[in-house]
Amino acid sequence: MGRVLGSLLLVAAAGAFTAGAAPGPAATEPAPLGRIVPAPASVTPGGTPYRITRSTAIRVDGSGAAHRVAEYLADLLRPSTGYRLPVTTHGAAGIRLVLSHGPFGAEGYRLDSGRDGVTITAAEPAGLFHGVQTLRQLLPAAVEKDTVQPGPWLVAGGTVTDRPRYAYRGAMLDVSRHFFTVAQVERYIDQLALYKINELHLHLSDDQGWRLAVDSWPRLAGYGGSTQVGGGKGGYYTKAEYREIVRYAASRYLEVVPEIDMPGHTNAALASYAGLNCDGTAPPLYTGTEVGFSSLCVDKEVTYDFVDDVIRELAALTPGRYLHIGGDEAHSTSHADYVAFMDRVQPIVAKYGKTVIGWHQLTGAHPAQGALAQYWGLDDTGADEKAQVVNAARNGTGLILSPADRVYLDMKYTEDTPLGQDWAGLVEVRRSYDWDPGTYLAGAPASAVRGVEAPLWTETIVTDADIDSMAIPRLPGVAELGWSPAATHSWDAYKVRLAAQAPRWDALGIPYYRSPQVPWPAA
Ligand code: TNX
Repeated sequence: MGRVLGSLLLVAAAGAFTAGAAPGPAATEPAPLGRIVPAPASVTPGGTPYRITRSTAIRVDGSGAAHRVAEYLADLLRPSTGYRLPVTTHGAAGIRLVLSHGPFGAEGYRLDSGRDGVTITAAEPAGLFHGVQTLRQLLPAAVEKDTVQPGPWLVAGGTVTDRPRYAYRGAMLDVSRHFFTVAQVERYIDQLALYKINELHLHLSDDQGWRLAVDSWPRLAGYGGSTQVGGGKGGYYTKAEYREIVRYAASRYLEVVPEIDMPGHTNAALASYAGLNCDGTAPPLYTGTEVGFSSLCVDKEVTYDFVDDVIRELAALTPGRYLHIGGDEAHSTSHADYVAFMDRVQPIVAKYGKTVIGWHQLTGAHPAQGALAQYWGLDDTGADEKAQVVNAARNGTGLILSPADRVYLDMKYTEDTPLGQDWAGLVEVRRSYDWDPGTYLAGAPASAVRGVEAPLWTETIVTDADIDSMAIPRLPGVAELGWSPAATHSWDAYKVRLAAQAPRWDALGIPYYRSPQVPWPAA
């Protein structure tokens, strides 16, 4: 602990030293070690910087996966440096990726930088990958450009020792209210990876659209996927496209958590198959933004045939551990029906080898053994509702924290924000960062908190720029809450590290909200 606090002081001092000094592309001083997001667990600056040059090679000892991380790093660095940066398995090299037994855990790493090179050491390829993101942020922002830049490519000397606070660090993208193509999802995945997020939750079905091909119920996608909010053409992922998203996410060390929202938020399915409706009549497709008006028919056996088929096909496509079954805003389902439905559906998820995640209303039913509940209440959600979640946590239900008035990326920043909603309040950058997942739900055991997730609902979100300007700069703050030790938490230090990200977003072509709360370098 003494070491961590000591290095924190150094990080804070480094941050203060550079505040206000706009790091130009020709900076000849390296960025201070530790001036990255999320904040590393421990930083010990010192010694000579390393300089990447024309003769730098990337050496990797280890498995195929480690080799692929090295290739990923080379692909990141080659366009802007213009260097060859060969990936080798032997000989001298400036950058080394080493798999080694050590106290790194599943995702941690150590980065050592000095005159002769940079070495990233980890127990698992995931740790190497996260260490590569750290190396990337230590290099000048111009490294992100896709044309040759002047450099110099300096990495400050010293050691970063790092590992995540929480195993679950998620982001959700709602591809139902508006459909996003595979390329758009992959673009977002790359932003998530930069901040060490490791779970991609895809909200694949809702009233406005069903977004995944299901062979046994083909009208779900073919008809239920044919529109979206506002009446556009919508779309859906073929199974091959969904597999491609899963593959791309895995290449960035993200696990895909697919969600089929049930028993509410199901108009697209009910419109596609009349037989799923209690009265046997299919409603029209829906392109508005109301919630809470649809429900699967809990008394009909065909409902469970449908659920079984969908979950079987989805589980077969999904290598990840989790299957999210929604369960929020079931305002058109009686409480008794809701409980009965969840009692039947959760075992189906288990039958196909997956662990249930549900929105926190699941805690009002009987959460299955091992299930996780995703809390999306507000700071001032009523005591009874919070107590229900806390009691479930005491009885073994794990929690993912997504408090809507903190981390909902679709909330407006201020009343002038052109996109987004405000039902949970206005969420400026400081508000989204300045809370502690460990103590947020009073009475919940610390061990019940598995992590955090930032959802992006897309009623008002249509383009890449829309996604970017709502996610950035709040997403990095949520990523930091998930990764960094509580002892590093400080808005004053964070806002300086966050400000230093701006030239990187500019280089990457990511538009962001220039919050007046953050000391941005001059544009
Ligand atoms: C509430 S959060 C919803 C979504 C909406 C969102 C808009 C949750 C579990 N349900 O259906 O898209 O608000 O902010």
